[in-house]
Amino acid sequence: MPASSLIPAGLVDALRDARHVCVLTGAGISAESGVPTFRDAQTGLWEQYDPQDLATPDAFVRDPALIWRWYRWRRELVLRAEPNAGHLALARLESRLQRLTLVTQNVDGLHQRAGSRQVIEFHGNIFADRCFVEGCTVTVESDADVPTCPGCGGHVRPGVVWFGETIPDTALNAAFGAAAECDLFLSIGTSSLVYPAAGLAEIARDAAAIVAEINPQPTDLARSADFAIAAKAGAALPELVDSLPD
Ligand code: BV8
Repeated sequence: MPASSLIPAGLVDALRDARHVCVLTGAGISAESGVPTFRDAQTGLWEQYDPQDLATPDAFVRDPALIWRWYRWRRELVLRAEPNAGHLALARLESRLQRLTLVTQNVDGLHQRAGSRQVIEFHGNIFADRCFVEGCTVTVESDADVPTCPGCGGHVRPGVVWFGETIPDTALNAAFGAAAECDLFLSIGTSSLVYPAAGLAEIARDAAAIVAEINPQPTDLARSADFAIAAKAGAALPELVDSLPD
């Protein structure tokens, strides 16, 4: 198949021949929607904080009102964002392939808003709420500094996976299974630093899948990947999807 300016012919052929493609996305795929990446997200008031110090249960216990202020700031930011060409291309790809498993580390819901129907939210969703005490999902319409659970009165927390917390079994098993079973693994817009998500590419490689990275700043994964495309997701993904035969 003809290559495009960004996509090598070998990757086009691998995509065309793949029975099962597994995609892992990170904060980089939402960067072109105006949602800053996790590591350079912090602006204004939040500039003084390292997100890894805020996205932890200990931080929530220490100062739940501060953590809620951070998540409300991020929710507003995400609600103002729109899916970009990268999200939309992956939604198109889902309907063009025999089987695509989309795993995202992002909590912004932009893949679903772009039309992707099956999304494994490996780190949860920023708009979900959960009781910090009982762990059950709750829906609270409250602008209290720290919403409380209608069931037990305990603090409500955002339904995301914090550092030091385990990935929900369903998401973990589905993602690990897809990485081990796929024949093409695409790592898109992630620094490949956060585990266990960053281990998915290794599982795919060990299972003899072809591995490709799309990231304007090649990561350590680029060294072992079969293809490393140093480009933005919003430019590379539409070319990749358009390279498929009709
Ligand atoms: C776990 C949800 C088992 C919250 C997130 C010590 C104690 C406990 C655990 C650990 C420990 N040491 C290490 C660990 C494991 C830890 C970990 O991996 N830490 C790292 C930092 C070393 N992992 C965990 O804790 C995980 N759980 O291990 O459970 C356990 C349990 C207890 C004790 C031990 C083990 C849970 C991790 C989940 C954390 N939650 N998010 C929230 O969002 O508020 S992680 C957070 O980072 C986001 O989800 C984000 O997606 C994710 C990863 O970052 P990236 O997506 O890669 O984003 P980043 O900004 O880094 O990079 C963006 C990339 O995009 C860049 O490369 C850039 O070049 C590129 N880019 C930019 N523009 C574009 C682009 N690419 C394409 N196109 C563009 N236009």
